[in-house]
Amino acid sequence: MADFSLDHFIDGAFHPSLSGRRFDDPEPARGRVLASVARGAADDVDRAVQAAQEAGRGWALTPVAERSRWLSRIADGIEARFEEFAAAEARDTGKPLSLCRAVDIPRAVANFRFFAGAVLHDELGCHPMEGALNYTLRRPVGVFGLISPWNLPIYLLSWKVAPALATGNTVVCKPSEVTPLSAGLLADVVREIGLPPGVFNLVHGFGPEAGQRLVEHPDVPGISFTGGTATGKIVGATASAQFKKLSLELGGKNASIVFADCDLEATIEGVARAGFANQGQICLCGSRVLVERPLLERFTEGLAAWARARVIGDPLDPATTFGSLVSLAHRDKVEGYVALAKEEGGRIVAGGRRPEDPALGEGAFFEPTVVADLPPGCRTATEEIFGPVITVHPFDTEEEAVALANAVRYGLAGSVWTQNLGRAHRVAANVESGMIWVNCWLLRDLRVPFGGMKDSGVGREGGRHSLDFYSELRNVCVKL
Ligand code: TXE
Repeated sequence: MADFSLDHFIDGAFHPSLSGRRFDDPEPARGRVLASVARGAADDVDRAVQAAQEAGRGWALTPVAERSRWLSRIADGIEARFEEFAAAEARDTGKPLSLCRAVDIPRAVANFRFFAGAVLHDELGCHPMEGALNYTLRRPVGVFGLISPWNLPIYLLSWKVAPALATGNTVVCKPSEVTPLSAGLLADVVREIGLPPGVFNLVHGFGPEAGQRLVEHPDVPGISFTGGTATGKIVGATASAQFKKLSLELGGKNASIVFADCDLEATIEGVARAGFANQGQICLCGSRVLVERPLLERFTEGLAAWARARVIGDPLDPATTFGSLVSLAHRDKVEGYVALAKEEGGRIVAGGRRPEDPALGEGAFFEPTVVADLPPGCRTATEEIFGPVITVHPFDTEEEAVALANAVRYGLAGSVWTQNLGRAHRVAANVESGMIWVNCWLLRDLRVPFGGMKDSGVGREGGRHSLDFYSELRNVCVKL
């Protein structure tokens, strides 16, 4: 018997699928069923889009200050149920409860509070010209389809919902079928506060059955997608053919570039955290560690010691610092890459296997793994693994480090670790990624542009980039 039962949230109320079909949502750390979930299909998506459309006119005419207050009420609602959200997210993803309390849930609250403010302080252009005056208007796009992944479920869903609602759109959300629980709680908060029906809708289900219908729906003019590059290609092709507004935040194979003059202890901590946070399941994770050769041996051992010091265990145990992966299937995928690493000549310096503790046997656990001696161009070092596996590679010059960092099809994020200011700025400018951190990682200001280049996606969200993405900017030119 599942602990939770999740239905779609359409037009202000919870509904099962029209087909009556459901699917099980497993609890990855315990190998049992966590939730029974309504399995959405095209007809359920059509109902949700219709509700969103009908609510759209009223919501678009709602004064900005009132929309801002609604976002604050959602933030208050999540905060009021903070522990419930944290426990649900930890059980559904396998990540430590401590991480949910420190990052996932506070960031979901912050996303709503940030855009509640951003939309109030919006500034639009005015361009006087000879004999005329131009001014810019911001208008909602309409119904947005928001498709989110399993690694940071409520963190990333709220990052889409908040600006979409703030700018006067209505939404149909399709969270990952792998981790639907916190999205269901968000829908319940929306119900509790009495947000006008149809403004926020949620359909659970699988990508090809529910997600695809949302992307191709003729009455959904905008799509924001976060997920894998392969799926992003499908979503992009469908949405672009209909000239939809489109934001794709996809995969990454990010480099952490470590120079010999770095602050060693702080860099080991920072680079290890970048590689293994959320069990390595963040698109921004630094899974390739490039080290200036004189420091290679010491640094590799420092990373290995950090990995061995993790406490792998039940996500709900306060002592746990490293949880399970998101599913048994994903654990098997990661395990397959470790086997590939060995075939490609890699030396396992730490981890590389499932934990020996029999109490963890039912869960999707895998030890944080450090691999050395791999050729930088091999599959293990160029394909996105999206798990707790980092590869370490030497370099001798700054130019070589940048060339290695850029020698992958992805371009999402990276980090540079050095105390040489000029070099830090040069490398940051030359690495082909949407974001780069210097002597830090995942330090986030919500106003900055967030997104990737190359196979890591299209578009930027964050601050006014989100306000612009989720709206139609229109120019009015008045003859004087
Ligand atoms: O992502 P998918 P998955 C990477 C990571 C991971 C891989 C696959 O490498 O191993 O992607 O993960 C919905 N039309 N990232 O399977 O398939 C799907 O239901 C419309 C990086 O989770 O991309 C889910 O809600 N929607 C990423 C969402 O897309 C479709 C974080 C993501 O699923 C669809 C997660 C379709 N045809 C994984 N097919 C990041 N950048 O953070 C699926 N979906």
